[in-house]
Amino acid sequence: MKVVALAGGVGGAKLVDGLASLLLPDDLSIIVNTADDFEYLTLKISPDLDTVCYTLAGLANPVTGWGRLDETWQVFKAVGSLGGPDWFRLGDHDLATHLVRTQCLNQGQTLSGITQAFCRNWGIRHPVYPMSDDPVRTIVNTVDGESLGFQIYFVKRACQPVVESFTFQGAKDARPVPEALQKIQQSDLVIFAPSNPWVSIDPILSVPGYREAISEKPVVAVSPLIGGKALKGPAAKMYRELGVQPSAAAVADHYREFLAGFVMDRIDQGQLEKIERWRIIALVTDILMKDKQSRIRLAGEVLEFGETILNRSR
Ligand code: FO1
Repeated sequence: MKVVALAGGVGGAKLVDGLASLLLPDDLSIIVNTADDFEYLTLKISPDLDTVCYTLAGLANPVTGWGRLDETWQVFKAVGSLGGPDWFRLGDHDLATHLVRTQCLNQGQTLSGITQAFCRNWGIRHPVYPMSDDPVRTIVNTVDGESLGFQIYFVKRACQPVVESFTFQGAKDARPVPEALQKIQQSDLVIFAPSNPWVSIDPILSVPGYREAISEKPVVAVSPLIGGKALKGPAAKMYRELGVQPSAAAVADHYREFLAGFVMDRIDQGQLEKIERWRIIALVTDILMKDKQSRIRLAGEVLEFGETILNRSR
């Protein structure tokens, strides 16, 4: 079975890591949100790409989920002591990634080419693609009339501003990475990892071409919400502020046009009937990924569920 997974940051990276433990590199491709990317201290930062790659390489910081394992903070501290910006923390080893990526981008290389080279160096065998080599930026429009760059909203303002809507700046003119689009076209199953639907998966779908290609394929989404709460990040808060009660069913509804299957936690069992009424097949299981073993267990269940869905439609 050929699988393509769409992922954002920490939650998505964990499932993708589980999938990569079970599928050969020819059978799993990963497309990552790059609408969180921004420039900081002149460096081009791609947080979700790095989170996915560090996780796959076994280099991720297990406490934060982002950044690197066994990190040191000498440069970050020195920048702060000079009065430089310190609201976004870059560790010394992580900094190397941003320095090299920035240099390569400035020399005219593509983000997808650089990512491929980084993956080779980090021993990642499964193909990881940024959603686009063109810049797309999530802008958070707030009820106070502000338009905030994603990292300003997420890190500097700690997700406090109340969201009114999102704009994916540049999306209309962005092109999908050709190989990524081709992987979708050649796939049997597309998986939406348990990432934030509003600001991780929607930006990928906003790049012309992906939505159409994905519509042709069976899609299984894994809920990023358990009992109406996100394990990490502002997804539940965003649903509330946008006038939707956060729940597994709200996520399934969000993706309704695509979904053949939906994976949700046991705690949300009560919403099963509602979701099945939308002709979505649901799998109820334990979706919390607290260690490597549970990532692999959940990935295995998602793949088996995907196979069942494929067999039903044959
Ligand atoms: N998240 C934070 O909450 N605070 C930080 O200082 C921070 C630094 C950071 C550095 C590199 C990187 O790749 C990610 C970093 N993140 C930080 C996480 C990042 O803001 C989020 O993962 C996303 O963009 C949301 O998916």
